[in-house]
Amino acid sequence: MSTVVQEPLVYIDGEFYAKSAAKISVFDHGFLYGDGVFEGIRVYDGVVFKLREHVERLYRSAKAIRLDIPMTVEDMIDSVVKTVRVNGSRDAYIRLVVTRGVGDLGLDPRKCSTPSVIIIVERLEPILGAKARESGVKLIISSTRRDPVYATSHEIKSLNYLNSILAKLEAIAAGADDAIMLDSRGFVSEATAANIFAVWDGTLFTPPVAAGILPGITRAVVMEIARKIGIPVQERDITPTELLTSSEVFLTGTGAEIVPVAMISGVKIGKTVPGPITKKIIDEFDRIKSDPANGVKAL
Ligand code: PXG
Repeated sequence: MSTVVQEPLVYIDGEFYAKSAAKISVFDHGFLYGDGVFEGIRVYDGVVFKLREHVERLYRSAKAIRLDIPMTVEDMIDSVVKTVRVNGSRDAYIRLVVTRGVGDLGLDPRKCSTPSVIIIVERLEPILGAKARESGVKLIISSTRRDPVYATSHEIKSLNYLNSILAKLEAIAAGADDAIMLDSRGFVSEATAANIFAVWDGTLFTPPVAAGILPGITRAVVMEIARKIGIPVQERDITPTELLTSSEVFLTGTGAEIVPVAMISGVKIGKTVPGPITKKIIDEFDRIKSDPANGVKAL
């Protein structure tokens, strides 16, 4: 008896296509210019974690690039849930993409009449490796600075990720797992696709949105968890030296989840990996992530 491996079904503009047949035009400005926005979302035990928060951020990113998404927030939430259901994915990663749509070979977005909405659901291991949460990751501080807030700011989750990709390439060339990017002033901003936290004297510090970071959904959840379990949190500028001399550092992101940092540019961070505060936050995150109160139950 042969087993049929079913391909994931991808949502494109209201229709479902098998993964191998899911294609968009080469004239789409998302492809030609990175002109579009996206979200990465996780499903934990059938619950789409913080779905409304992700969709609302998607609409804010779209607004910042003057892209009118051709459906309501409620319809977008329903479409994501429907795509998770048709794929029967109880534990998965969702990539939600809205492109500017098909235009001509010029930049002018007015030539693109209809944005495309794409929803991909697939399995995905933690992007920095499943073992990272026990052994921690090695980071460098990249020579590529985070794009400033007066340019292609990472407050907008756009399809243009070259700024992060350049830093990631530098990390790979140095044999590290990922890179920390400084903002244009020289303060710590974030990693290539994750926010950063440091611990000093029992207090949690994280850079403010004004450092040009993506206001991460996981970052907000971690700040909420910390306050709930009695750990003070401060959003403020962090210098590279403060980061290197912190007692604990960890990264947060939908793809990465919560990952302790073991080393930065050859400097060992803290005494144990994960540090005690990082461990407490990871444990609480694991406890709440599949609670239907923290998302939308799809399955
Ligand atoms: N900063 C940046 C620059 C990001 O791209 C985060 C922080 C974390 O945000 P959330 O909301 O996920 O806590 C991101 C996350 C992936 C992936 O596969 C994630 C992102 C971008 C590309 C890939 O997880 N964004």
